[in-house]
Amino acid sequence: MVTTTRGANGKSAEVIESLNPTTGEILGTVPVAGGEEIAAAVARAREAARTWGQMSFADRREELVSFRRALAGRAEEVAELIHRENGKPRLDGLLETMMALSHLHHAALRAEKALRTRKVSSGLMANFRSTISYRPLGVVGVIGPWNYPLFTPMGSIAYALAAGNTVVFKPSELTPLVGQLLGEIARASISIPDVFQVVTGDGRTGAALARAEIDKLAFTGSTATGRKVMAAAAERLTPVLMELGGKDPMIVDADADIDKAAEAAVWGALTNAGQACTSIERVYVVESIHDRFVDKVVGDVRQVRWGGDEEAHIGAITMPRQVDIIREHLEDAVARGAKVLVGGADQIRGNFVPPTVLTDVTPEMRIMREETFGPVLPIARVATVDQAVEQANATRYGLGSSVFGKARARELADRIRAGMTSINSALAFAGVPSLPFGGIGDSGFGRIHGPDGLREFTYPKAITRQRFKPMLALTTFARTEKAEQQLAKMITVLHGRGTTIPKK
Ligand code: TXE
Repeated sequence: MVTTTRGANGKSAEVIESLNPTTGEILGTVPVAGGEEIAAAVARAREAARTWGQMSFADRREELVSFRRALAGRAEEVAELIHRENGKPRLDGLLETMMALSHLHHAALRAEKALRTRKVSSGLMANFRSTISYRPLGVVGVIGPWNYPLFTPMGSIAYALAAGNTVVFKPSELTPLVGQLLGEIARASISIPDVFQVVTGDGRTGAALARAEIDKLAFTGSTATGRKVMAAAAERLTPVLMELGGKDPMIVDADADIDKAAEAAVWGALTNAGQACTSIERVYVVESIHDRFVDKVVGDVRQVRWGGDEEAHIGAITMPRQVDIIREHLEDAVARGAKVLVGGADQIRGNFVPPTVLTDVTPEMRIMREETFGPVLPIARVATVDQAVEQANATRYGLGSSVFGKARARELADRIRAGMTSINSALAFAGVPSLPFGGIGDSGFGRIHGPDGLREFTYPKAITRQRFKPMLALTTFARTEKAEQQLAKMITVLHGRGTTIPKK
């Protein structure tokens, strides 16, 4: 919540109060940075980039190992803060910290291999030696969300730093304290100042960062805000990486292990109270196993504890506004004929939404088309698995997806139009650090994680060096008629005489 307070100098200054979504308690306040503060942070980052960008991979790795160790040393404190500020169970906060550490480790370890200068063939220009190297961009701005306040931004931060950039990070206004703590840990563990800075604020601060003199912006958030961010970045032609929402499908084929598929669907849809861009948001099950799958899902979901107590598997919805969206999606589905088997809109209490299972859902329902971002599992019955693929692809989103089955699983995975697919599991792609993470369509573009994630924060630099004179001198105004004849001959030898494939 943004409030105005009087600062020590008597000037009024806006601050954000960070609230615990479970209890409503104020956890702390942070300043709202404006354009001037952003410009100053970016200028400091630019200065730091001169040193950081010139360092060897080994030296940067050493610094990032120190950062990782410092973060690991405070893992329980970080997890506790994630728990309090985001509302997820403490164990999930710890799991998130572990995943963030894995990416920091992976990025630091693999940067040299992914980005080292490599020689490429010079083709016909054999008198040249050609190389590609990957140069850091300079200063990267990162705008983060609140659902995974550490893990998600780390997907950009770790890879941008390891590739030789410095970073200015604006955490979500709903989880600014986790961001600040990360900044504090970086300051204490990285020996070069301002390599990683944190600026707090709301959408206005984000917009100022998008317009600032940065060299790339990595944004995670909603598709609607992503469009605004991209428009702001376009003013300076700043390249952007967009990690936006999703409506991830799961397809369950007739030969799937039903128990495992149900277990994965329940975890994939309900973990983090469904507040993940790669949550399972729709399930398509072939007719022959539909009822058995639904029975198993219902049994499993009844075991999921929800609420604000220490035993809960899923906690509060972090953003109060989201509760209304979830309620609207549920009401719309029921009004159009969906059946509620567990949970339901009438059991919503404040910021807590019960795990909910729906069947008899149809493609026109909002719950099957728009991002719900809640602990909801709508299950659709399909006649054939091909129909499942068709319906899974009938969306503008394309982030993650999941397929359960045996004989055709790989084929189905290939046919789903999405950046990532897990076969016989849910969300597993996010845990494999060497796989690129990102989407297509309304889910955004660009990739974090793995070698692709490292290259995302660099520009390819092409260098070609002439080693000896060419046999045929063509790129000079002193070229001869003989050279022209030789060139004509060469074209025929290399590319033929114009024969084409006959029409069928
Ligand atoms: O996102 P926003 P919100 C989805 C989810 C949710 C919806 C809205 O469906 O219901 O997004 O969430 C900053 N210029 N996801 O409102 O607005 C903002 O301060 C620059 C999916 O939190 O996109 C915050 O730091 N920045 C998602 C960040 O953008 C601006 C994760 C995200 O805020 C800005 C979270 C502007 N004009 C929600 N306006 C995922 N992909 O994982 C806001 N921001």
